[in-house]
This record gives sequence, C-alpha cells and structure tokens, in this order.
Amino acid sequence: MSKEIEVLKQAVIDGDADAVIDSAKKALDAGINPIEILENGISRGAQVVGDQFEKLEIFLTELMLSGEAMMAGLNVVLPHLKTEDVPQKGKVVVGTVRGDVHEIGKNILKSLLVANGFEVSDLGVDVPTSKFVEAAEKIHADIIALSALMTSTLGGQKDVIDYLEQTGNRNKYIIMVGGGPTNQGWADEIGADGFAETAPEAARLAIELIEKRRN
Ligand code: B12
Repeated sequence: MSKEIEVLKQAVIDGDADAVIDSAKKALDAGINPIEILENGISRGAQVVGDQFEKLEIFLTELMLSGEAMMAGLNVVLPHLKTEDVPQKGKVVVGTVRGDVHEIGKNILKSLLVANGFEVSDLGVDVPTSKFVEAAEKIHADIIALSALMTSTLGGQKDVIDYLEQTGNRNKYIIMVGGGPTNQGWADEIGADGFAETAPEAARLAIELIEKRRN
C-alpha cells in the first residue's frame, strides 16, 4: 500500500480530520485513483476503528471523531471521481434504513452510481420504509438501494421488500442491499435482487441488473 494511503488510514484511526484532509489531498496529488483512496484508506481505517470500538479499546467520543474525519475525507475525494461520459443508465433511490444514521458507505455508493451514469435520489439516513417507496414512485426509479450498518437495523431492508410485496409493487423495482452486516445469504433470505460488498462492485452490479431487466 502506498505511503499516502497508509498515512490516510492512520489519520482515520486517530480521528484526526485535518490529517485526513491533508493526506487525502496528497494521495490525489500523487495520482492515486480516488476509488483506491476510498477503499484502502478510508474504508480500511473505518474497519480498524470499528474493531477497536467493539473490543472497547476506544469509546463513543473517539468513534465520533473518526466518523467526522471520514466524512472530511469523503468531501475531499468524492468530487474527484471520474464521471463516465455515458448515456443515463437509470434512476436509483438510495438511503440508509430506519434507525440507522451511518452514511459514509451510502454516500460513496451514491457518488459511484452518479459517476457511472445513474440519476440518484438520496434520501439520507434513518429513512422510514414508506419513504423509500414513495420516492421510488415519484421519480419512477429502476432501483432502490438500501444501506444498513447494524445488525439491529438490517430488518429495515426486509421491511421495504415486505412493504412492496404487500402493496403489489415488488416487481416494479430492483432492490439492492449492502452495508457492514449484510451478505449474499441475507439478500437471498429477504428476496433482494442484489448484494455487493463494496460500492464499486455495487455500481457494476446495478448496471448488470438493469441491463438484465431491460433485455
Ligand atoms: C463511523 C462509524 C460511526 C459514525 C457514523 C458517521 C457517519 N456520518 O456515517 C457514528 C459515530 C455516528 C456511529 C454511530 C454509531 N455506531 Co457506528 N460505526 C462506524 C464505523 C467505525 C465505520 C462505518 C463506516 O462508515 N465504514 C466505512 C464505509 C465506507 O463502509 P460501509 O458503510 O460498510 O460501506 C461500504 C460497503 O458496505 C458498501 N455499501 C454500503 N451501503 C451499501 C448499500 C448497498 C445497496 C450496496 C450494494 C453496498 C453498500 O459500500 C461501501 C463502500 O465500499 C463502523 C465499523 C464498521 N466496521 O463498519 C461502526 C459500527 C457500524 N457502529 C456501530 C455502533 C454500535 C454504533 C452506535 C450504536 C454506537 C453508540 N453506542 O451510539 C451508533 C449508532 C447510531 C445509529 N442509530 O445509527 C457498530 C454496529 C454493530 C452491529 N453489528 O450492529 C459498528 C459495526 C462498530 C462495532 N464493531 O461495534 N458509527
């Protein structure tokens, strides 16, 4: 891993927003791909912070400082994502499910979808089930992308699918799920159409699923 990315990852772990901004700029100046900066610098730093929090090696204040540092890094890196000069691929509603305020992964996903030619409506965090469906109907979305970062909020993804089924609208939308505790098994269990481990994979999958549906 390059020196710039190592420094960035450590700055995320230290919860030092100024150092995150500085090292993210240096990584961009060094010509490192923004996706690599996000995945290997910010996301890997987040993973370490999460592990430390789980083991009670750090506490909420430190978790919050790291969260703020990650957001600061995102603000530097996301505008540098290369936007593909492609025709519109489709419309996506994204959001973090009810009860969950984690937004970093969702924001990366949104930016990568936009960079890949999708029109994205971002509902933010702690989004009630019905709001996803209302927004999807309003913009005639192709995809609803649901982020959940906690085992206690995963159910919010299933709620959206159940709601669509109950109202006879399930087949109108492609449902993608992702975020920390989600996996393919969970996606299969709740009847989602797709799961991806990372945002770049999610953007590729969105293209694949939309093409499959249209053919
Ligand atoms: C930063 C952070 C916070 C910040 C969030 C800041 C913000 N503005 O978002 C703050 C401090 C607010 C926070 C709060 C809390 N947190 Co927190 N947090 C984290 C941490 C360290 C990093 C999360 C993150 O941003 N990762 C980086 C991003 C890039 O990764 P990602 O979200 O997974 O996204 C990637 C992929 O999953 C994918 N993806 C994401 N969404 C989607 C959606 C789709 C459709 C697809 C296909 C893909 C996809 O793409 C992304 C990029 O590749 C995690 C640890 C971890 N391992 O996740 C804990 C963690 C998620 N938090 C945790 C907890 C417990 C909390 C609190 C309850 C703490 C408390 N006692 O108050 C609160 C929850 C508040 C709430 N109601 O939501 C636990 C959850 C445990 C669990 N399994 O349930 C974790 C796992 C830490 C731990 N190990 O204990 N947290």
